[in-house]
Amino acid sequence: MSARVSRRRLLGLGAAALGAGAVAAAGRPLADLLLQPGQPGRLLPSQTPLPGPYQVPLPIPPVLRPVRTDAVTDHYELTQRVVQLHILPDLPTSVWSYGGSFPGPTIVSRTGRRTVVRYRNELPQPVVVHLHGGHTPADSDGYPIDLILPAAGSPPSDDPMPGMPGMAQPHGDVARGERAYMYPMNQRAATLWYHDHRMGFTGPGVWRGLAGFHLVHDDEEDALPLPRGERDIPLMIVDRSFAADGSFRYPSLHAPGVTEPYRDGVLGDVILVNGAPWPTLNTKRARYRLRLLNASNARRYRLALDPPPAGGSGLVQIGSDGGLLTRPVYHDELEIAPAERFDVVVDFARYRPGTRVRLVNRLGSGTTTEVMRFDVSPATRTAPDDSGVPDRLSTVDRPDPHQATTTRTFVFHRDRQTGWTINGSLYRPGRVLARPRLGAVEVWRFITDFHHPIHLHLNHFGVVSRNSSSPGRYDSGWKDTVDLRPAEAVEVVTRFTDYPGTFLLHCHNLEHEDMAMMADFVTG
Ligand SMILES: [Cu+2]
Repeated sequence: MSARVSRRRLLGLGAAALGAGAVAAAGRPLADLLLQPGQPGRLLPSQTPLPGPYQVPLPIPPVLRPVRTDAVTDHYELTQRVVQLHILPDLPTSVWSYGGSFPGPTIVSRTGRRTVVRYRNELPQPVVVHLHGGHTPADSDGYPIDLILPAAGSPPSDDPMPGMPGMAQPHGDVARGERAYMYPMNQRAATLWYHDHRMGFTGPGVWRGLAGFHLVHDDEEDALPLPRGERDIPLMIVDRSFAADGSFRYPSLHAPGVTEPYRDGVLGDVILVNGAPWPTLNTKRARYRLRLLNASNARRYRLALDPPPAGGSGLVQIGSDGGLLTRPVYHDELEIAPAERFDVVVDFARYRPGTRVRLVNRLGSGTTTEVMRFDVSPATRTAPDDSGVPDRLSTVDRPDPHQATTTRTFVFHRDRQTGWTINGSLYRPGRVLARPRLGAVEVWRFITDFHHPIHLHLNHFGVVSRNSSSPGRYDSGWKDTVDLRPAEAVEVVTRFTDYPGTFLLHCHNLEHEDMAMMADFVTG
């Protein structure tokens, strides 16, 4: 197969994949894929000595306190600013932070209570904030040219849209200094996250630190005996590389995207969990709920516990991107693509006292095979633990795909001349690829040439099929991001609800996203 595949050819190939369940490496020499098995991208080596693994404790991001609350709304404020953090033992790292920490502070919402977050931008560049997984009106969803320009007194940016002359106007709703985002939170309990979404520069923004958790709780989840409190732990997993001066290294251009060798995706050689390199957590011999988030730009992980507990199935999945599953799913390994969340319960009482349990990455090599370590208490008695994982967790009443009024096909394809495209188009604000009607059930079919974690704004979806066969083992529950490997075809079903306006469908490999693998859809 030639290195370049025409769109027509690709559509035909996608149809074949749908028909026969065939999986082949479209558009890329097979050798390329073999060089980076399971990985979209190229390793960017650090230029400073790296710390060894398992030398620092796992940090837990602080929970943000509201500045005020009223009968229906919790109000928060967060300032984005540059801080020096100690990630490496000897050198400080300059971080673009939400509120001075990386990850940013965790925002905690209650279903049905409105959350308003006022962001102030004291960074040297414009920003945009997106609540990933939020069911959010268009004007608060973080449309990529709805910029918050740096506040007065902050170092000015010479051009709000470098490399994209005239792009921010007239389409964008541009604010200076501050902007309030309103989240109705008419959605179920789930692990969401917020991050930068600036047109053309999301990759460097998130890489420098612009990401945090946003958890939603509800009565249904509260009624379950799941581990809670200090045994309910969010884990933000990212890969990063460091320059000789301790700063985050990234192959930026002065325009959207990255230098040529990294166009498939930027991979780092240091794994950070909650901002710390290969940390450790002392655990009781009890159940823990671990909210796994892959906030990496491009890296995929296959996570496993090493050693596994006797009898296996140590990772008990209770939730996905959009909250609780119907019933638990038992895993030995979890494949997690950028932006995906897996909510799992691990019972450390299944281990002997004092066991050191590594969370490893079976898609990694060298330093990226290790993620973090759980040091199980040496106490011979198990800890008091009244938590459990019920066989029935929740109801996932996703729409019947047979009731879909419309089926749309989106082909995700690299055009070697221009960039990363959807249905042959590079992203341009205002170019609309779909106009779903609010309330209607639609089936959307995604077809890929390469690894693409595909993310839909506004509504969660259910995976209906993968290569014309059943959904995969990691496709359970409500999703907002689905991992497609090269030359796969996935069908998802959703019902678009509540909010008319312009929303986004895009690849969540942030290098692909910045190089225009994004599309507008308009609900109405
Ligand atoms: Cu992609």
